[in-house]
Formats: sequence, structure tokens, C-alpha cells
Amino acid sequence: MTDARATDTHCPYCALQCAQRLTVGADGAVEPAGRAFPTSKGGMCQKGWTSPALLRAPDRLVEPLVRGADGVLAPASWDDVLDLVADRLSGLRREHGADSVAVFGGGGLTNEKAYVLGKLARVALGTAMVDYNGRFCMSSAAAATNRSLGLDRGLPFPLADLAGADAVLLLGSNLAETSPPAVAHLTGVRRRGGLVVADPRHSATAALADDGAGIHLQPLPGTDLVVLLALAHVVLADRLLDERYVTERTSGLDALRSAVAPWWPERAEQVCGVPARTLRRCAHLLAAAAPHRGGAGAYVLTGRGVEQSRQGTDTVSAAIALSLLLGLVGRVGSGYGAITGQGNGQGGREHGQKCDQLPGYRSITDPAARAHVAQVWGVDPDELPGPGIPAVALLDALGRPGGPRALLVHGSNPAVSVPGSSGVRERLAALDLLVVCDLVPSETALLADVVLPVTQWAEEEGTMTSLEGRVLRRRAAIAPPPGVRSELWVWAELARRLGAPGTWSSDPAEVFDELARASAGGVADYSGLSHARLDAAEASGADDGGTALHWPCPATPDGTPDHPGTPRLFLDRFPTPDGRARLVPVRHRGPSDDLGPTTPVYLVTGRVLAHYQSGAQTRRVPELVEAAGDPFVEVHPLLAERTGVADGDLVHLDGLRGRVTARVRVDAGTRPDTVFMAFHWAGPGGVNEITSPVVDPVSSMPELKVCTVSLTPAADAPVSADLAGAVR
Ligand SMILES: Nc1nc2c(c(=O)[nH]1)N[C@H]1C(S)=C(S)[C@@H](COP(=O)(O)OP(=O)(O)OC[C@H]3O[C@@H](n4cnc5c(=O)[nH]c(N)nc54)[C@H](O)[C@@H]3O)O[C@H]1N2
Ligand SMILES: Nc1nc2c(c(=O)[nH]1)N[C@H]1C(S)=C(S)[C@@H](COP(=O)(O)OP(=O)(O)OC[C@H]3O[C@@H](n4cnc5c(=O)[nH]c(N)nc54)[C@H](O)[C@@H]3O)O[C@H]1N2
Ligand code: SF4
Ligand SMILES: [Mo]
Repeated sequence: MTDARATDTHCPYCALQCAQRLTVGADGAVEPAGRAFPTSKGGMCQKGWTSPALLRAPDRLVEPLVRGADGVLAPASWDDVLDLVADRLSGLRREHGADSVAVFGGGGLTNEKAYVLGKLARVALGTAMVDYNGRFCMSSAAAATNRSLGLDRGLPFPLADLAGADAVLLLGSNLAETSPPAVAHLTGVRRRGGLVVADPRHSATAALADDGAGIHLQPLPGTDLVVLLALAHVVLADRLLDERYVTERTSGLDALRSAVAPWWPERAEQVCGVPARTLRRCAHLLAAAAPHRGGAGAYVLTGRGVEQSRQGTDTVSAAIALSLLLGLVGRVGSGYGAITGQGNGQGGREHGQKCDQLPGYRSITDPAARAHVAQVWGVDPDELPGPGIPAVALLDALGRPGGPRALLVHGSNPAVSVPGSSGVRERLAALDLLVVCDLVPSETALLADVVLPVTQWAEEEGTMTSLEGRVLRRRAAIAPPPGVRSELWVWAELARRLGAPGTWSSDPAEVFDELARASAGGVADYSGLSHARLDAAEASGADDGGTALHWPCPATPDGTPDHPGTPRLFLDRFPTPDGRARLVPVRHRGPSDDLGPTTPVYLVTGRVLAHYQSGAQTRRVPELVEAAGDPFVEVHPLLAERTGVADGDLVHLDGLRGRVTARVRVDAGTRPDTVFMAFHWAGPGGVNEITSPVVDPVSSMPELKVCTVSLTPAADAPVSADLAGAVR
């Protein structure tokens, strides 16, 4: 294949960002292969291997579309459509004020795009109404780590460090399906019998703890906080704590003691259902692995299973407190971490698309931060809006009196992925103007007044920041279809038409340099990085094919770009005012939906290996549809019998907010009082029709994981395509 061209890049989907080499054949077909990289070790999952299908999706958006008077989306030229959008936005701003225009971003956008999107909102539109889908994803872990450790970087250590640990406690993460190549890093701990997985289901990840590899804790949904308080109780009662570390590096032990005192294991068992002896065994297993007791190291890791809850921030605080009592955080070979989800879930939350944030993970209410960023943007700090409102409240305000009347969506499919999704679709329909940028006609794009086709991963340059805070290069392997533009170009054109001050480059390397300047001196400092430096580091072949440039990576005072990056954080001190980590005392409240006579069963939600998020991308990949085509619900055999359904039957799940319908998968791995559904489908099988919009009071993360339902056999069976939500 002499004509073949190879480009090194990373997978379009999750935060593991497996390293890919894309080869373009003479016929233009793109072939992916894994390549050496510290986190993915040359591996990819089914989604990575099939990712080129996204490039040739039959209904790929290839020209701008505008909804005509007849209600139909019809092609229009880029010039006309950008003029139209700029006119409508200017009109709304004049008539109803800047906050009448809202912006919704995504954790899959490159750093460059996340940065310009936040700038577009604050500078070109002057609106405070900007937030993004990371609110549904990482916000509770972020709030808790900021509160306890003074800084939020999902894994404050390289993922490969897990390999040497004696114990890993994984709470509410189904890594084996959500980052499959990461499982390789658990081989050592499984061999040593130290993998503990907390999940109400015997998930693929829980199964990794079988056969002597560790322990599966199967708590009642929404009670992990009690599990953690009980583990901390045992650590304190049995004097397993690292006294020296706790004295020297933390504050708040007395208040924490009071908070965990009531949770002796026998009492905890009554609430969470995990046997008291298992809780004790688990606490001792973790302590034995901790460095102060001579162990090789221990990690506590959380996933969405414990975070997407109205007490998600407190649950993560308890996980961090347990880690601090055992002296794990800021020690090489041990630690606490949250496993970031979206491709750029980490970078996406650093550069300013969050409602209260400016680039560099700065606060929009901090006068010094406003002054610094305003100077980079070439505007007066007083012109920058203040904090806006978080995602659930923002989406709920759309089209209401006094609320936003226009919304720009970039990198999210809220019509499917947000709790109470039919309510969200109503809000979107109530807008004067909905503009959606996407690659494909997602369920949200199909509701829009204007749809703008944009480039995707293999067609664009940029950077992504992976789950371990490592900054990576995304590279273009092929040219986009002729009618498709990059979002940076779209925003530069809109900013120009809106008469925005400052410069609006559409060149990703230039945008990165501006981002780096804006981040200088911030928490997430990228000022020592550039595309050229990242490329050179990767080309030098150091570190198993990857760059080791984890943020913070500040520019050195003389301007030489030689800061080595920071793979491991907190080794000397915590970035809190007193340099200590805070032990935060928390209380258990439980899920907001209660079991009752009309809703006697818990429904927990999550993911399957074959599909990604709202499914907008993966429901267009034939191999993945074949692997998992229909919305399904996992039901324990006892519950199936009580309900009168068998494997393969259709069942209605009636919740407090509506009904969904799915195909039964009888599975003895789940609890008899709990069923599971994934949220990858639209239509009658779209689980977010019935999930809870109640939010965590600290992070504003909705309680996506746990609600209550009743099950009844569905006699009026819809056909499969309807059940999954017709894509076209
Ligand atoms: N295949 C695939 N991979 C993905 C994604 C995808 O959509 N598909 N998305 C990416 C993104 S954005 C994210 S955020 C991550 C998410 O990654 P994970 O957090 O691993 O994924 P989930 O399946 O949402 O939830 C994990 C587990 O939480 C369990 N769970 C539910 N309720 C509870 C509870 O109350 N307590 C406990 N302990 N567990 C509970 C579920 O049974 C599930 O097995 O995955 C990333 N990777
Ligand atoms: N019940 C339940 N609901 C959940 C969850 C759960 O566990 N349970 N998990 C939540 C979590 S963690 C997350 S992260 C959210 C995710 O849910 P969404 O925010 O809906 O995420 P995606 O489905 O990835 O949507 C991304 C959209 O952007 C498009 N896209 C991809 N790249 C780009 C780009 O560069 N630019 C533009 N403009 N578009 C692009 C894709 O085609 C797709 O249509 O769902 C949340 N919802
Ligand atoms: S694990 Fe995530 S990054 Fe790796 S191939 Fe699968 S989807 Fe892509
Ligand atoms: Mo996520």
C-alpha cells in the first residue's frame, strides 16, 4: 500500500483516549490501529476499532440546514446561514438583553474549542448563560476534590501507577465496559486478591473481582456513602489510620470522627445491605495495602455510579476522607481519583465553558482572574458577565418568561441525555431560535431551526486532556466533506458578524497559544505547552509513545518551554490555603425517589460497551448496532417471575415521571430489588424520560443513577426500531 498515509491521533470517544494510528488507503478508506501508549498499551475497544464508520455515516451532515416556513430543514449556504444566525442573535440581544442567548457545550470538544466557546459566550455574546454536559458527568467529583484537595484533576497520578497496588477500591465504575483497555492496569491487584468493586450489579467489572481476585460489594442503590462511612469507622475504631500523615497533611479529624461514629458496620449493614463482616474485611484489606502499614499501595477510585446522585459530592468527599485517613493521597503508588468520562471531560472543564469559570480553571467571580483573562481577550474586565446557572436549571429556563430565547448547542444531545428528556424537548421547542452544530442529525439537531455541519476527530487538529491530565494531540488524517467547517471557523465568522472585540483565530495552534496565555498562573496552567512542543515530545518517543506532559505545565520565567509537566500531584502539599487536605464530614440522605407501593423497584442507569452516551454516534455504526441494538432492562430472575416476564419480553417501567419500555434481559447478577438500563437510546426506550432531575446541592449534578419504578409486561409491543428511537 504505497499510497497509504498514516496519522497518529487518539480515539474520538472516551477519556482514556486510546492512541490510534489512522491509515488512509488509496481509495480514501480509513483503517485504525492501536499504537503504543501508556494508558491503552496498544489496545482499543470495539468502539475505537469501528470509529471510521462515523466518517462515512450515510446521514452525515454535509451542508448547513435552515428550517423553512414549511417546517422542513432545507440546505442553505454558509454565508446566508451565518448572516441569519448573527442577525437573529443581535436582534434578541437588543430586544431582550444579552442573557436571552444561551450556549451549551460538551466535554467532547477539543481544548481549543472549549476555550473559544467560553470566550464566544462571554465576549461576543456577553451572556452569563453558558454551561455544558460535563455538569452531568464530572461535576460532583470536581466539587468534592476542589473542596477537599484544593484542585480537581480526575486522576492526580498516571493510570499505569495502579499496576503496582495491593488494593484498589472501585466505587460505581464499570471500567471493563467504559474504558476496557484500562483493565490491563488491574492485573497485578487482581493477582494479589485486592480488587474491591462496589456496584448493585454484578457488572463486567464486578466480575473481575471474582475467583479470589477481590470482593464485590453489592450495596442498595444510592447508599455508597454509608459504605464509605462504615469503612472509615472501621479504620478509626481499629486504629488502622496513618496517624502521622493525618496529623501532618490533613485538617478536620475531629469533625470527621463525629460523622463516622454512628456508622458501625452492623448499623451500616441495615442501610446499605453490605454484610458487616464484608465491610470490616474490606477496611482491613485497604489498610494492609496502605504505605504506612508496609503495603505496596492502595487506590480509591470513583465513577458515575456514586457521583450521579443528589449526594454525589458528599459521597466523593467520603471516598477522599477514607483515602486521607489511610495516607494515600499525594503518595507515589497510592491515591484517590475520579475516572473521567468524556474524551475531553478533563480539559472541557478547565477552559471556561462551565457557568462559573474562566480559562485555566479560574473562577469568574475572582477579580484577579477576570482582569487576567480580560487582558488576554482585549476587553475591559467589567464587560465580562458574572456566573450563570448550571445545566439542569439552564435547560429548564429555556423559552420561559425572562429565560433565554435562543440556544447554541455544541457537542451534546440533551434531547436524549438529560433527565426528564421530554420536558427538555418541550423547552427546546419553546425557544425562538435553536442552533445545533453536529456531525450527524442527532435527536437535538432534528429539533433545531439551524443545523451547522462541523468537523470530527479524524478531520481536525487540536488537543485533548485525558483522564490523567495528560495533554494529547488530536490530528487530522483526512479532509472533511466539502460543505463541512470547523467550529473554530464558525465562531470566528459569528464573532466577526456580531462585531466582537479581540481576535478570533480559526487556526487550532494559534488558539492553543492564546489558551495557554489565558491559563497562565491559573490552576490548570498550560502556559508551557504548545502544539509544537507536544508534537516534539511525542516524536522523541519518550514514555512509551506518549507525551508525559500533564498539567500544570507553566512557562518558565525566562520563557523556555522546559517545564516537565506534573504527572503526580500533591506530593509535597495540597493547594489549599493551609497546604492541608480537608477531611469533610458528611451525612447520608439517600436517593430522592423513595420506594413505595406504586414504585417498588430501584432503576439504576449506566452504559454498555458497544454504545457511547446518547448514542448519536454509535447508533450509526453498523457493527455496534449489531452488538447492542435494542434498549434492554436487566431483571433478576425472582423479579422477572414476580412480574410475569421472561427473557426477551417487553416490559413497561413506570416511574414517578413517566414510562419507558424495554426488552427484558434476565440476569441473576443484579439485585432482586433493582433493575438496570443503559441510556444510549431515544424513543420509548429512552431511560431519561423517567430519571430524576433532582440535583446535588453543591455540584448541581442531577441524580441520573437512581430512581424508582414498577414493572408490568408490555402487551402492546412496539417494533425494535421504534423502541430504540428511529434515527432517521
Ligand atoms: N462504552 C461506553 N464507555 C464510556 C461511555 C459510554 O457512553 N459508553 N461514556 C464515557 C463517559 S462520558 C463516562 S462519564 C464514563 C462512565 O463510566 P462509568 O462510571 O464506569 O459508567 P456507568 O455505566 O454510567 O456507571 C457505572 C456503574 O455504576 C453502577 N451504579 C448505578 N447506581 C449505583 C449506585 O448507587 N452505587 C454504585 N456503587 N454503583 C451504581 C451501574 O450499575 C454501573 O455498572 O464512561 C465513559 N466511557
Ligand atoms: N440516565 C443517564 N443519563 C446520563 C448518564 C447516565 O449515566 N445515566 N450519563 C451522563 C453523562 S456522564 C454524560 S457525559 C452525558 C452525555 O450525553 P450528551 O451530552 O448527549 O453526549 P453525547 O451523546 O456524546 O453527545 C455529543 C453530541 O455531539 C456530537 N459531537 C461529537 N463531537 C463533536 C464536536 O466536536 N462538535 C460538535 N458540535 N458536536 C460534536 C455528537 O455527534 C453528539 O450528537 O449524558 C448524561 N446522561
Ligand atoms: S476505551 Fe475509550 S478511548 Fe479507548 S477505544 Fe474504547 S472508546 Fe476509544
Ligand atoms: Mo460522562
